[in-house]
Amino acid sequence: MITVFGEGRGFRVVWLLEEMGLPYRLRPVDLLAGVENDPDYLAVNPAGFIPAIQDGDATMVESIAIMEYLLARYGPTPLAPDPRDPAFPAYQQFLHLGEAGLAAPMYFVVVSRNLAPEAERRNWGAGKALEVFESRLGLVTRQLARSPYLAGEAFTAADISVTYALEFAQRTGCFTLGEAEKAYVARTTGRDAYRRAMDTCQATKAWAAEAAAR
Ligand SMILES: N[C@@H](CCC(=O)N[C@@H](CS)C(=O)NCC(=O)O)C(=O)O
Repeated sequence: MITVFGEGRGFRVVWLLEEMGLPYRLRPVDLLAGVENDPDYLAVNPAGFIPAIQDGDATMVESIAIMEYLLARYGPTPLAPDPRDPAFPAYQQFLHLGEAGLAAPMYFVVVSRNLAPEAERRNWGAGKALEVFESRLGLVTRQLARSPYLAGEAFTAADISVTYALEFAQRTGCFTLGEAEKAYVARTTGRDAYRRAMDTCQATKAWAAEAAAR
């Protein structure tokens, strides 16, 4: 049985597990309560960030690396095109861009704008991180003008990666998506596996409801 530790970007992993029909359990990690108060989790990831997984003897962090592991270990699956498939380069690019180019820079915008002491909120680093997010988002928008999903006609794990980043930016109130991105998110989040993942991830579900009511 695969254990997923923590929501946040762990939502990507849970969504993928639901898409693949693999059994798992979610072990919540409450970062707001202070990870230093959760020694059992620190034994899994001494760096204290989420998500992590345990699968037998394998322990891993980094949501995109975890997705690549699950796809390779329990595939093949159409969620990850074969490297010889013409869809593969775009798939691989957007799988990583969802974290490296979108969610990671947006994280620093969010913590600056929403969590930093008042006097430190409008800092240069957060502004630069927002610029990075916006420029990478331009690549997503361009791709969506060509095809319904980021690797082409079919939904893949790259869409899980990027959808998480777009919802993160929107729910935190740090970015307003354009019409093309909104239509894309409606398409990807309309999937049954997304709904099941939301039912598992109760903290994410509550956060989404609270953001929608704002
Ligand atoms: N690149 C990592 C980012 C992980 C990350 O920053 N997670 C956030 C919550 S979603 C976290 O744990 N933040 C607290 C910290 O970094 O100490 C991934 O994709 O898993």
